[in-house]
Amino acid sequence: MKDMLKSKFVGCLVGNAVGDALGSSFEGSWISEVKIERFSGRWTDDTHMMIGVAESLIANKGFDGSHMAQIFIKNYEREPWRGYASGPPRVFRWIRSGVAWNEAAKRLFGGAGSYGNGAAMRVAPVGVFYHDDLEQLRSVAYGQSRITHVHELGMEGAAIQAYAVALAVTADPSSELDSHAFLGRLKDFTHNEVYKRKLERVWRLLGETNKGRVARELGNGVEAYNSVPTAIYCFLRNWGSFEDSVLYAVSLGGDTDTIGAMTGAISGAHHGVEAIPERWKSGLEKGDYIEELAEKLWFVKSRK
Ligand code: F2R
Ligand code: MG
Ligand code: MG
Repeated sequence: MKDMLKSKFVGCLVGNAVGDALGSSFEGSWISEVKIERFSGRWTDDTHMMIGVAESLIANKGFDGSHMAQIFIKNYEREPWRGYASGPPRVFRWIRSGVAWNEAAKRLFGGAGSYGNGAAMRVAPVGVFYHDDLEQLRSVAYGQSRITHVHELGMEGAAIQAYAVALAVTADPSSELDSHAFLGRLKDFTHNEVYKRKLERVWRLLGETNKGRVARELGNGVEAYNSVPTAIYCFLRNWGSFEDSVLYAVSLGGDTDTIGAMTGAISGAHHGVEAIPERWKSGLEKGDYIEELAEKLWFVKSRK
């Protein structure tokens, strides 16, 4: 049981990176049914920031917003070419110039804050670390969002993605997954009507074979409310196979690296790292470091 939990921690973080790398060549393609011919293993900002979340949780044995913001800034300044959108780098510059870590993001989008999927695409370590404490999971998912994404829809997307990861951690991968029960728990968890309606749509579309319709009805864009429910859908309709879930996610087009990353995190947390194809694990950029981080996170958790 202890080994299974460790494998799920590693599967989640490695799954995030594999899904990101698989989708990275197709981001912005609006054609569904993209064909994945080779795996470069190179991941983008989604995994770069997910690593920052894990590094900070490990260093503090829990959440410290000021520390996490500094880690994001340090990692970004070392590798600014990872394909970041415009919001986070602007926030980093404001924090660098003296604005408080939990104030800077309020300046984005005319004061509305960002509802981009950036807070959800990196939240997986929060989902595994707090999988057995929903109050803390929600609070830390919101807390890490506040560094860059203060719009209610950006924050709620991160909390829902973290909870989907947590549900996957606690599910037994050798038994059939009850997709409707999984969705019911997510719907009860969410505080936001936009997401409740999207999760109802996920429910209705579970048997749909037309991918264009799935992408149109759920959304596959950069907004959290258009990609978090879609990633959950990709996992649920392919819950029996890590490989099928991430290939399906990327085949929907749109924000492929991000939907791939979020699907990979949920699916990896469900199955454990052994279910991720060797050809992808061995070709993954900094794969050993990501595995090591996941093991450290598990170690800190197991000592709590
Ligand atoms: N940046 C990208 N992809 C662009 C191309 C990358 C290319 N491959 C390259 O290397 O150059 N991908 C990454 O960004 C997405 C996550 O974005 P994040 O972190 O949420 O950023 P931001 O800027 O906060 O929001 C993204 C866009 O969402 C819209 N938006 C958000 N809030 C809004 C609001 N309140 N009002 C209006 N629009 C809002 C804007 O269009 C933002 O630009 C991931 O895909 C990641 O992979
Ligand atoms: Mg990206
Ligand atoms: Mg993306």
